[in-house]
Amino acid sequence: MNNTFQTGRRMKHMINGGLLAAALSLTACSSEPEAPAEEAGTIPGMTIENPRMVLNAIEGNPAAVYFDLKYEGDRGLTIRKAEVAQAGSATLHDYGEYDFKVQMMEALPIPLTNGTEVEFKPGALHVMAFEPSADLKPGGTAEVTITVSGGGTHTFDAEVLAAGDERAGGEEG
Ligand SMILES: [Cu+2]
Repeated sequence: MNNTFQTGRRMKHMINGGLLAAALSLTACSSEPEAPAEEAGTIPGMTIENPRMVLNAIEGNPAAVYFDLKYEGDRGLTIRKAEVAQAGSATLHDYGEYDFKVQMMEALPIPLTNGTEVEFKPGALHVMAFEPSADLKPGGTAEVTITVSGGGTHTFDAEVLAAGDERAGGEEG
């Protein structure tokens, strides 16, 4: 999975240039077959399974969001950021070795091409939701939005689980 992420930074320029070219050609050429209409809050080809938010054992401490993402769109994209409606802020986190310790850090941009599957799970990639609202209770839902290169967004609901809930998934170590 790791080598998927290394191309992230390099793709930044390519994607920005590509989008500009795409926008220009749209106005220039109206005989092209129309792309399927993009629904707000949905990225064509992206599916999210098993979305869940695991609260911290200490109320008010950051919560983690996990899910399985599959992308089957034709356009190459990069996940830029994630937001949680019921949290003060959110960051894409991954685990990596830093200062001789394995610890959480901001994730590199995550490139998506047709067929990419990315598992956000305990001990690996996750969305860290800071300052979670006190309204987030086990059994409730959190609204999560992923933003990709070009500004497209994908919004989904994640079930809220208590700290230590076994449905958080992922084996230790
Ligand atoms: Cu984290």
